[in-house]
Amino acid sequence: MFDPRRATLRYGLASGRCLGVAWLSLGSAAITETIARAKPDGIVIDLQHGLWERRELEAAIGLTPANIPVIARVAENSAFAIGAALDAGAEAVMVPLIENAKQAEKAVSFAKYPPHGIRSGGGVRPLSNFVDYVEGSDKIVVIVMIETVEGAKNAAEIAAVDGVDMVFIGTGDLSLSLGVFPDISHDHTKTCSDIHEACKKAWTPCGIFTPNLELAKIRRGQGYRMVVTTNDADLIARGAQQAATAFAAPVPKAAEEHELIEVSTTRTPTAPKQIRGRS
Ligand code: 3PY
Ligand code: MG
Repeated sequence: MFDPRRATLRYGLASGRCLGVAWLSLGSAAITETIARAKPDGIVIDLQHGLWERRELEAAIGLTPANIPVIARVAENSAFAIGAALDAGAEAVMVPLIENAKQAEKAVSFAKYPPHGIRSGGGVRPLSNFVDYVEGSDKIVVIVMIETVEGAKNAAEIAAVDGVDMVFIGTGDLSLSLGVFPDISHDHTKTCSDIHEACKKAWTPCGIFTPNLELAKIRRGQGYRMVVTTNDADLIARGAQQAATAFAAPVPKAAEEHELIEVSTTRTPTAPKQIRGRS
């Protein structure tokens, strides 16, 4: 949960390294708590496509220690979506489908209190110490997503907007918008690197969505500043698949016999009887 006295994510971004975040779609506070124990560089809560409800969101953020920033990927670029996520205690918002500087400016204004923006004051967590919260609210991070052809075309002006702390590329939507889905070579690669270059020119860090750890490492090598190392749905699906596959695999005869001997000596009275017979 965001602590207005410490700028965890801002500090991470200023370090210049690539942050590896976990992406959570399943809408579970228990999963969030479990993932937070692994200490990722951040946790993204997907309120656009995930299964999150408001109370579960509040619980999930409350269970995440302040040294792990929570980034809320909000459902849309609106005062309500951005204000509600921040009121719940998120340290950052990630705003989808930004296509020009005007939309990026709006996202920034929805995340900031007057006189810097139009965010409305309130929320259970902020009001518990509102003076501290307002004072520290300049540490809140605004991330805008570029994930359309139009957004890519306007990447330079979007990245240059005052108050945009990071641009994050939504690779899935970008491939749909380019009409190349599911192929992420050629046009897609070029568009991503053009966005990346535009961000570098504006001195704005650029992150990129990655669907797996291997790609996350490659993108880190390419200089992106935030990547997704893991996501909850995939972790559970892969774990379940591995267990099912391993259990269904034929066991070598010798190993099966060895296991049976182990089970029989530890769980049946065979061994003591043999000992008595021998004496
Ligand atoms: C995208 O890839 O389009 C995203 O929004 C990340 O999930
Ligand atoms: Mg998207």
